[in-house]
Amino acid sequence: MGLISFLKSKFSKKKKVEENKEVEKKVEQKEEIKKEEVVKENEEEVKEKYITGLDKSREGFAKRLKKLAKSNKVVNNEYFDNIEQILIEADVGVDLTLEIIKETVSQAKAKNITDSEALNDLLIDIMFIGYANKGGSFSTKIDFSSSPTVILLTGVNGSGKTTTVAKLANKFKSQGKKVLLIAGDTFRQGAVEQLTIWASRVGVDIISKENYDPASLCFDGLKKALDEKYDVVLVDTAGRLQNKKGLMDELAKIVRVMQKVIPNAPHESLFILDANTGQNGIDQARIFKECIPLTGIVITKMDGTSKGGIILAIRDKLSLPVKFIGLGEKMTDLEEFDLDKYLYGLLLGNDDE
Ligand SMILES: Nc1nc2c(ncn2[C@@H]2O[C@H](COP(=O)(O)OP(=O)(O)OP(=O)(O)O)[C@@H](O)[C@H]2O)c(=O)[nH]1
Ligand SMILES: [Mg+2]
Repeated sequence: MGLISFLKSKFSKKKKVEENKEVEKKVEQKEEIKKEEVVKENEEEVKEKYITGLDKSREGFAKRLKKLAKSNKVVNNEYFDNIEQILIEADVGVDLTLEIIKETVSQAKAKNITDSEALNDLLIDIMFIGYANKGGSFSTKIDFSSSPTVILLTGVNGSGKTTTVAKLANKFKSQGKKVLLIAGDTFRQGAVEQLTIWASRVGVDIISKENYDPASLCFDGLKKALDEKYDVVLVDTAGRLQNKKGLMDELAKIVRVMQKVIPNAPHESLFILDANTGQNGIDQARIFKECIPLTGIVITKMDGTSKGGIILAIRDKLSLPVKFIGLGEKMTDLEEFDLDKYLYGLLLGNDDE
């Protein structure tokens, strides 16, 4: 089964109704039925968030591909040039785009595909099966087996670190976890205040000290977290450009100092990547990765860009899993990254009925 058919069968509304009926028949106890329904409702909500958040990317990618197939029934060299342009503009990256086109040309020849719609399906299969088959860690889950679990958020200026700390705090708190925030951006005016406001909005604790050494604050924060039995510690950090050596050294120092309190902290080091920065963002992440061992990427502001193909480029260039995706500015606009929902939002949206 091709990817598009798989996604349709997994997420289409018709199937959901049938599944719901099936569930109702099987689960006899009322309580259990209720629980199932809540799970299904949440699933539906998350799917809708992906669809809305990926509106622009879908417009720039899937809809353009569809239009291209409609106006060119037969595939020729010009058709491939057009596809190439669409992929590059979706920020798949030049190298990967060329690789994908080459593979599509070769498979189309072997399978004797000349119809443009069939070719689009082949292209999509190649793009995303390639994604799933790339090496590196693919797990999007956070491992909470350490108590506290320490999560460090890093990235360049304005990428969405502080907002993501708040969104994660909200998510973990709603899962019943005791959450502590460390306001590691101690020097920028207004930074501590910004996170303090978020902490009170979400209803979690915060440790902060303006103009204080960030590594020392992390030391104090982790001690507090151990003493007071927090489940999760989220560490906000100052935005830093990857070419500022002093600031990059500071990041490495934060990690070293944390390890004096908890030897394997931070358990997660997430690079917060603004989807609008495209290929530059990937180059930045690569330099951060040389400075501290990153464990994953959070893509933010996906709702405001048509560069949805960046997910592919991240996998290609960084071999790091995307763990969360930011789909809006609100506290609840952060989702665990789910490849199938992402692809459904990017490729089909509400057009599959
Ligand atoms: N639309 C949208 N906006 C976002 C998202 N994530 C963050 N933002 C916005 O991006 C802007 C910057 O966010 P911050 O969280 O302050 O970024 P930061 O990385 O902490 O910035 P510095 O501390 O200055 O480096 C804010 O206006 C956020 O509301 C998202 O997923 N979608
Ligand atoms: Mg910030």
